[in-house]
Amino acid sequence: MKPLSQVWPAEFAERYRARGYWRGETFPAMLRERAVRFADHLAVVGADQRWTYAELERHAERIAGGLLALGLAPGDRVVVQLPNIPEFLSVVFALFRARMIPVYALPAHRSVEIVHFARTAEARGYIIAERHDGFDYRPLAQEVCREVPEIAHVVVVGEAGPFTALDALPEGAAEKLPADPDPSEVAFLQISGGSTGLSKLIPRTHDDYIYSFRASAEICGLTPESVYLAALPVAHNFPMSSPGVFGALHAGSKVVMSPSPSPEVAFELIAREKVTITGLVPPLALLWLQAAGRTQHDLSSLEVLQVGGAKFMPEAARRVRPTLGCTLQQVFGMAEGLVNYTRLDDPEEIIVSTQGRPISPDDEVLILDDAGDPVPEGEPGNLLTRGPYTIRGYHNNDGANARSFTADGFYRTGDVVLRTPEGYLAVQGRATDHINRAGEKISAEEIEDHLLSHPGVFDAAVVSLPDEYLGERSCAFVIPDGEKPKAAALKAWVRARGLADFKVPDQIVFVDAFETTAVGKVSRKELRASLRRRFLESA
Ligand code: J2J
Repeated sequence: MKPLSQVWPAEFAERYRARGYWRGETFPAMLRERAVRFADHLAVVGADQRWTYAELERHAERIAGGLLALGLAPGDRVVVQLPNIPEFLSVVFALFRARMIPVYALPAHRSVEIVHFARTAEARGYIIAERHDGFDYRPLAQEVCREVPEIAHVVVVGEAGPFTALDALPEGAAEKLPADPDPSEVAFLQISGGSTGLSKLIPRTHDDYIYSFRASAEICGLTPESVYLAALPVAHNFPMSSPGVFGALHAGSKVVMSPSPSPEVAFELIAREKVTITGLVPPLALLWLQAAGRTQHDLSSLEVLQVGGAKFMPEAARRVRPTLGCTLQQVFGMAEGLVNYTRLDDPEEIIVSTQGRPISPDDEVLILDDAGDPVPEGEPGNLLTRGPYTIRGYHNNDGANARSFTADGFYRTGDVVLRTPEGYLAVQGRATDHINRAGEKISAEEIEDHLLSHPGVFDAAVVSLPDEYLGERSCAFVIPDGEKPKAAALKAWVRARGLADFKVPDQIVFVDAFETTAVGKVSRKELRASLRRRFLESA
């Protein structure tokens, strides 16, 4: 099995420890300590569960013992595909306790993605919910196990079918549980937005990740009285750690798991649980602003609405305070590390017009032109970053590492930003070619490959188009091979390949040929840009 690592050069690691960012905390120790300090305080609320911190720890201990008794071992990688239910937390804390490595998949992922994660991580376990949003995950698990026979155990929250139910894990012996991990070890694998091809796996350590959400919880003003609503799928880095469910638990707050981010479901939970803070992507924030005007639910407990994952336009941002009566916090982050926040007491103008400033004084930010030289202050350029919670490399992916990191360890974010005189970043666009569809990042290349596998497709180029509701939608320009296939049939084809639904092109435009310049070859990137430009001009 490929060893997991995430290594900062010694001088950096020493500095991050000396400055108090890395404090040697680990996930198992964090929960154990809080189970004592906040024993009877509610930790997590779901549809039918209300677990205190002591109960959450007990569940995690039992599951940890059960997974070991089942035959999984410390060091094993386990794909976790769970929706927003309290078991998400008992399961991942159990994996941390048993020194197994969660690999986070989204509920929307299907066989192509899960097989890719399982293979790349060399997973031996897979944990699913029986169902979510009308989808039965057990046939998916069967398909994944056929393709990846190394998966020895599938555990199901709910009715297990041919697998093992979480509630029916064998009894484990407490003394078999391993000692706590070293804080510099990799705690889990997060998935990247996948700007080129398939998602990459992001190894995060106890030290670096706990620093990022501990500092985030402080920036977001979380206390044991706070109530955090997990509205977006918690496998996403944003609701997981900015400050997310982990930041909330670190602060002793109450986490409320919302099965859906829709206003109908979330507003009722806000009123019932007196939610004080939650995070959304821009399209959902727009929906909430619309729905807030006519809701019967009391939303007055809400103090902070975080918006991030994609650009939130200033016109919409300005409406948050008057409409919801709470503070907007813009969040510009990435699963690879760097997270920026507007601060709660910033002037309104900064809050509505920037995407915040970094968490850490030791987040190094470079804004460079295409030649790699710093741009003049205040001008847009490519954002590169390095710091105490930004990775130095992906798991087992030399090609991506060579592209995405400089020799001195800076991560090339692919984002184009400018820095204001106050030191805040404003996102201007991006240099990479993915589609940011309501915060879900889709690789153009990945979808083009699936389209090309259709016998009626000669060539395909996938681009992002501006969309009133989604921010961006995906559009595939397709040159047919022979008789033109139906757009609906092409969409069905992509879906049937076993991909997350959000990756199916929103729109398909058939063209006779792709323009090539007089010089001959154009890069895929230039081709996509020119198709987008011509389409928008003709619209
Ligand atoms: C514009 N683009 C943004 C923003 C992210 C907190 C918040 C978000 C993420 C996330 C995250 C943006 N305005 N406010 O992990 O901890 C785009 C950028 C960025 C990419 C990262 C977190 N906030 N983006 O969205 O790994 O292009 O993380 O590089 O999913 O989303 O995507 P992801």
